[in-house]
Amino acid sequence: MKKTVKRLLSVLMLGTISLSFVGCSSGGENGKVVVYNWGDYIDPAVNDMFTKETGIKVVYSDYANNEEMYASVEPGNVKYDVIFPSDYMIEKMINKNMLQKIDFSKIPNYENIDEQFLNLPYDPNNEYSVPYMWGTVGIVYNKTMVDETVDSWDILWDSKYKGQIFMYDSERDSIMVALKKLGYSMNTRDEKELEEAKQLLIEQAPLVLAYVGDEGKNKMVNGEAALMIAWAGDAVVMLQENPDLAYVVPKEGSNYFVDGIVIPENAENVEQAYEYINFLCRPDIAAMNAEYIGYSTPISAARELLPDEMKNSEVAYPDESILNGELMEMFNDPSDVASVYSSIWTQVKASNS
Ligand code: SPD
Repeated sequence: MKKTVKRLLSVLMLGTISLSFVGCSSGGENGKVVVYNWGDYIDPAVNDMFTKETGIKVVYSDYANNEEMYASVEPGNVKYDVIFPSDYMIEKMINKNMLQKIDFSKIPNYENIDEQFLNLPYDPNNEYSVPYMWGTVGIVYNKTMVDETVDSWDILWDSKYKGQIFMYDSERDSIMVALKKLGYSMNTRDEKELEEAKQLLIEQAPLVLAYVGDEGKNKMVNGEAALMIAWAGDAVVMLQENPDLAYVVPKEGSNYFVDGIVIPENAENVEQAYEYINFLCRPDIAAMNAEYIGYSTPISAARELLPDEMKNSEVAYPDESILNGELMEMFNDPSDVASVYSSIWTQVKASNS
């Protein structure tokens, strides 16, 4: 069965699981865990297996980007037990006292996480988060529609590709592309640099076919556009489905991200949250997820279990020289200028409609 069909069936299955558990306050024989994750960011069979093994029901829902997640968690009226924010969003949630310190004695499988994913700047003392997946950001392009070398963000501003470009509907990622094209840091707090990035994105807007979420993957696979900004894990899935597609991390530099697993301050099913997180850190389970979603696991023992094609993928596991390139950066929390980033994004999207 083609992977897209398998994925579609799984998404439908996940929908059924979610619907049957939402509103069920008592949970399974051992309670429930309320999970809020990115879309397309787990193998749905994993939730099933977890429930079978532990008797804990999984109440599952998903979000499209960090900002959407934050907007629904911050008011505190909907309570989640496990969430998967990215690096800079973890930093922000720590600073806002929205996360619990993790009791790592309850996550024995944490020892499987590779050293290089520990002590990262967003959670310097490893107190609040467990690394889940990681990756780079780059450009996916269709070799039958683009016949020049793709090695620069500049191509996303080439009017020759008007109406053939997808950008992500994700404010940090899209503003990052403009900032790197301008030679600035993706974490700038300089309002003049941010203004320049805004103008550049507004200038690009008429060329953009759409600002997409997960649906962008299928659209690229189906040849609906020539170019798309992409997280490496999504690129892995797209390249598997359509061999005309290729992925590149532009020479001006890009983002290297880590998405973590956290327990919100107001979680109500904390013991079940620990069981769930520990389950996700088991190498066989981490491998199931990495294979299904295409993203890079921070657990070497899990990577070893992947099919050769994926284990050796340079998109998912790039050479150290790319990752450690001096132009690669991780996002940090823009804190006092966060509203400037959000306002830029609102204005850019408005200029496209
Ligand atoms: N299907 C969406 C997967 C989410 C990947 N997270 C990327 C975070 C980049 N900051």
